[in-house]
Amino acid sequence: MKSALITGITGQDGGHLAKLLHEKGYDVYGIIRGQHNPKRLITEVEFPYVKLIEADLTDQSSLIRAMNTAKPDEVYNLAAVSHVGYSFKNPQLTSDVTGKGVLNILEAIRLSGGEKTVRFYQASTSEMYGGLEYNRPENGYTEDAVFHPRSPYGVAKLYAHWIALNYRESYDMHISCGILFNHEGPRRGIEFVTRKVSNAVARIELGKQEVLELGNMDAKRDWGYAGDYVEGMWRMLQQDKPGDYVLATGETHSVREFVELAFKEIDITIEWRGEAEREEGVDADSGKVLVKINPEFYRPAEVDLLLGNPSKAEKKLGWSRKVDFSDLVKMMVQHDLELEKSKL
Ligand code: NAP
Ligand code: G4F
Repeated sequence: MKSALITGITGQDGGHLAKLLHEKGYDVYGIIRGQHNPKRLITEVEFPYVKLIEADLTDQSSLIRAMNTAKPDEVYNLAAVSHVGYSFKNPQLTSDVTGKGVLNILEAIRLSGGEKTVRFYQASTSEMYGGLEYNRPENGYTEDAVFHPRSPYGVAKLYAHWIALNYRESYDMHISCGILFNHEGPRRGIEFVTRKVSNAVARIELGKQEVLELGNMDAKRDWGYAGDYVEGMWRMLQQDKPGDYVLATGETHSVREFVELAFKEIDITIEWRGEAEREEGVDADSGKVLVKINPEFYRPAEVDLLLGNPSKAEKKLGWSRKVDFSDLVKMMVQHDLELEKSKL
C-alpha cells in the first residue's frame, strides 16, 4: 500500500484528493494546523480514513515530524494562504506560508531522508502569469509562458514554484508543479467569487438574502471543476520523470457571465444597467436590484484575463477536464440550494 501526505487537507482540493487517493488504495495522511481548528471535526467526519497530523507550514520541526510519522511515498503540498485579495492585506504571512513554507517542507523531506524516495507535488498557479496584455499568448498560457505575478499571493507562489524547480535540479528530486487555473465546485470556500455567487443565488431564491455585492465583474477566468483537477495532480506523480503541467479548460468566462448563468438556474434573467461603481444587475421580470458593486472587493492590482492551454497535460498525462462551464455553474447552484434549504 502506498502512503500519501496531503498538506491543506481541510481545503477544497485536499478533500477531493483525499477521496481520490483513498479510492486508489493509498494510506492517506493529512496535515491539520492550529490549536482550535473548527474544520478538524468536519474533516474527521467526512474523511474518517485520513490520519490527521498536527503541523504547520511555517514550523519546520512539525513538518519533519509529519514526514517521520507518515513515511509517505508521495507528498501533495496544497496548503497555502490561497486568497488573492487577502494576500494584499496580509502580505508577509502570505510570503511565509505560501512561499517560504514550501522551502520548509522540501527541507523536511530531505532532513527526514526522503530525498531520493519521495515524490512531491507543488500547487503552482495561473496567478503567476498575471494576465497582462504583453504576456498573454493567443492560444492560452503554456508551461513556458512569461510570469508576471500581480499580487503578494502570486509572487509567493512564484518563489514556491522556482524553489521547487531548484530542488528538482539540485538534488534530483521527483518534484512536479501543477500550474492550475481556477477550479471550483461545491467544496470551494465562500470567499472565492464562484461560491460567493452560487451561495447568494441560493439564498436569494429562498428569501434569505436581498442583494449580492461584488467587485470587478469584467475579470475573466478559466474555470474548471476541482474534482477533475486532483486527478491531474495524481497523474503527475505517476510519471517516471517529474515535470510541470498546466491544467485548464482552454475556455475563459467573465465573472459577469458566471453571475448571469447562476441566476438562470433559478429562472431569473439579469439585465445590467448603470456603469462602473453604479452598475446594477436587475431581475428583468420584477425590476428588483439583485446585484450591486461594492468597491471594497476591488484589488490594488487585478488579473484581468486568464486562459490556460492544457495541451501538454492532455498529451503526456492523458488528462482532460470532464465538467464544462455551464455544468459547473449548475452543480454549484444546485448544491447551495440544497444546503440552504437544509438550514431552514
Ligand atoms: P484552500 O481551500 O484555500 O485550502 C488551503 C489549505 O491550506 C487549507 O487546508 C488551510 O488550512 C491550509 N493552510 C493555510 N495556512 C496553512 C499553514 N500555515 N500551515 C498548514 N496549512 C495551512 O485552497 P484550494 O482551493 O484547495 O487550493 C489548494 C492549493 O492549490 C493552494 O495552494 C492554492 O493556492 C493552489 N491553487 C488553487 C487553485 C484553485 O483555483 N483552487 C488554482 C491554482 C492553485 P486551514 O483550514 O487550517 O486554514
Ligand atoms: O474567486 P477569486 O477570488 O479567485 P482568483 O483571484 O482568481 O484566485 C483563485 O484562483 C487562482 C488561480 O488562478 C488560485 F491560485 C487562487 O488560490 C484562487 O483559488 O476571484 C476571481 C475574480 C477576480 O478577478 C476578482 O477580482 O473575481 C473577481 N471578483 C469580483 N468580485 C471577486 C469578487 N472575487 C472575490 N473573491 N469576491 C468578490 O466579491
